[in-house]
Amino acid sequence: MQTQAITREMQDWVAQQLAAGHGQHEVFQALLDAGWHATAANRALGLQAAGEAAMPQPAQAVPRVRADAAGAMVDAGDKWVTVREHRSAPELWVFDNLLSAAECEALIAAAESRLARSLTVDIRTGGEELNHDRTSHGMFYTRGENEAIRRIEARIARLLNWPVRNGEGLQVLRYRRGAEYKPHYDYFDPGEPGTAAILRRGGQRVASLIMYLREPEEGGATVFPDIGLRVRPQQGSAVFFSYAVAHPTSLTLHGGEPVKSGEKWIATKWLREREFI
Ligand code: PD2
Ligand code: ZN
Repeated sequence: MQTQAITREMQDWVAQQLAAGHGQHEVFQALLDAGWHATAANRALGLQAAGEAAMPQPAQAVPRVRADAAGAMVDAGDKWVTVREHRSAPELWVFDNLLSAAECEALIAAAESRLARSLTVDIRTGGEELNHDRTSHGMFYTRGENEAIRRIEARIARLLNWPVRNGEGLQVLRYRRGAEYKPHYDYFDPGEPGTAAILRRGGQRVASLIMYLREPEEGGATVFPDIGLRVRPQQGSAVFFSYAVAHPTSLTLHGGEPVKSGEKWIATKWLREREFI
């Protein structure tokens, strides 16, 4: 990567923005939008580049949604997707009609026989563990596993302007009555000993897209306690949020409320900084 020189003008501009009360992440994103590399933007903000000592954490480049002028629709390549809601802190979008009903049912049908009690990555060791905060059953599709998955992954890549190769395989989860996912962050905690091993494969998670494949009759909302947001699951809809810094200041704490009746099915796409092999 070419090194970009930090100019006096840029430093003055950064100082003015911070003095005016704009947050580091907001200024970082504005620098990226203006064409600066993440490394230069981090340096201008006095944050270390990735690979250097880890405090304070560098901000990462993240997937970005580009809506139409009215902010109502987003071009996802093979279709236009409707914006139900947009928040800026954290950067969060709720989309309707991302997946068709037939696509949702096909993802469920092919996942059903492969479900197992959900595990999560154990950040102490880098392995997997049974998680009592997560009482769903799940499975992972391999990236590009079949034609339908390839089409959906290409649509997501276009929607979020992030390469298919930086995505983990789609995870499908089924929540039956009483099942829930207690509030958590999707990034890997940089302070945990197992994280370094996990990050060797594609770097940090920088964004999540939770797609609703089947809505429960009651309960099962996705909640964001820090911002007082509750997203109602609706077949074909999705919630997307990004986190430039793997830290609670990202405001991306989120959970899945218990399903009260019926079943909730979701598919989650987690996006990494780099190619996830
Ligand atoms: O199912 C949900 O609402 C939910 C909540 C929190 C899913 C996830 N996290 C996830 O897949 O990371
Ligand atoms: Zn989550």
